[in-house]
Amino acid sequence: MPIALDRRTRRDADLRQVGIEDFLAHEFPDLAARHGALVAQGIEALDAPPLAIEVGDGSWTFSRDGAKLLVSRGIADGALVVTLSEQEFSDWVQNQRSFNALITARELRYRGGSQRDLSLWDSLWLTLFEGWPIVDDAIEFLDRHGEPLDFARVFTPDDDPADIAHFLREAGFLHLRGWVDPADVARVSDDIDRALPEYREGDGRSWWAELADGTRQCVRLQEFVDRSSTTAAILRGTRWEQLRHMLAAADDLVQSPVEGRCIEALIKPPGVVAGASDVSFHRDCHFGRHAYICSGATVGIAVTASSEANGLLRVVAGSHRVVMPVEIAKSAPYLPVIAIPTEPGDLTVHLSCTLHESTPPLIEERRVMYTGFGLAPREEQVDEGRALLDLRERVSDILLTSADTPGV
Ligand SMILES: O=C(O)CCC(=O)C(=O)O
Ligand SMILES: [Fe+2]
Repeated sequence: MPIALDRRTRRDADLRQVGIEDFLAHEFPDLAARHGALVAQGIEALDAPPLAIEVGDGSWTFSRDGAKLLVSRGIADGALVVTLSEQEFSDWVQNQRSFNALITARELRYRGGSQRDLSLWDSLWLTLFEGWPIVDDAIEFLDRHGEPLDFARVFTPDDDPADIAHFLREAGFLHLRGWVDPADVARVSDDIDRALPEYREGDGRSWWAELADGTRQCVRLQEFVDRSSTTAAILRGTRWEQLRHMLAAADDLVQSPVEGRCIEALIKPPGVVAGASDVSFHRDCHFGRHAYICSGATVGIAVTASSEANGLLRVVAGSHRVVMPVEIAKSAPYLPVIAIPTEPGDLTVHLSCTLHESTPPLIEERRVMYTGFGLAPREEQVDEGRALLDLRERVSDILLTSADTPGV
């Protein structure tokens, strides 16, 4: 059975202030009983140091003892030590903010370890909460008939929707062709040119990057749908509705209203020296909130071609099933890294828990739009389809406050 899209285990309505003593007394024993062995396996496989958490005057260390995860008072030798305020602890322990979100916001206080160790513990903590394993030596990628998946497969509307939905759940991504007319994306590209003069650095709805010659260029246009009737028509079309239905399969995916920030247009110039234009490996849920929102399906619409030679989207197959740490994806991935070269009008789909990155264009500018479908809300206060967009917007908010932080 492939993994279901709906992996939510927490609700916003249950959020509260959680202190460390409270967590250790009431939640940790059960989590450690259920998932401690998986955490211990991950610690051993990746040679992670113990994690010590300091809150106020107290400190506690999480470490492996054989196949168990234990917690003890004090700071163990060789531990990565993270100091959290009560509020930071409460957010972290409810999967609202990860260490990486705190690092990117330049708020994380730590010692005795490296960014790699922090990244390992961001994943190990998800293992503890969700039972999402860090390693799985027996992982297989099979189609509906038990044959090995062809990661290079490009699906068209003539393919069996059940095969497509299965591939997404098994591999964590898709490459689709034939859902958007290449002539339409040529018009979208003109709309991007026309819209650009309406964006200013610091306007809160665009991202900017610095080029080698010192000039600043707009690299991401939010609120783009209001400036592109062709884009709006794509998102309101029957093909798009078929796409939503096909990706959802047995799950319930919704589209947010075609307005405001439902889609963003990205311009990727070659020669960026600073700023978030091309993003290194990350999960869209990497800053937190996986347990509240995942998995949504993020859809990229190729406006120009993308290629190995000129930059493209790369995904880590199966990284929604195995919570391989981000820093490991960057340095020594142990799952297949798949490049998705696209033609104009092609779609890429990745789950919000799938590791992905964009490699920088080398020869010519690349353009792509990102939108997506979120899980149908379970709570009245959440707008239809907003959840996935909110997740993506968190990335944007944090990046805008630390504009040239690498490694997001
Ligand atoms: O630049 C890309 O193609 C990917 C962008 C991305 O992953 C994101 O905005 O979350
Ligand atoms: Fe992303």
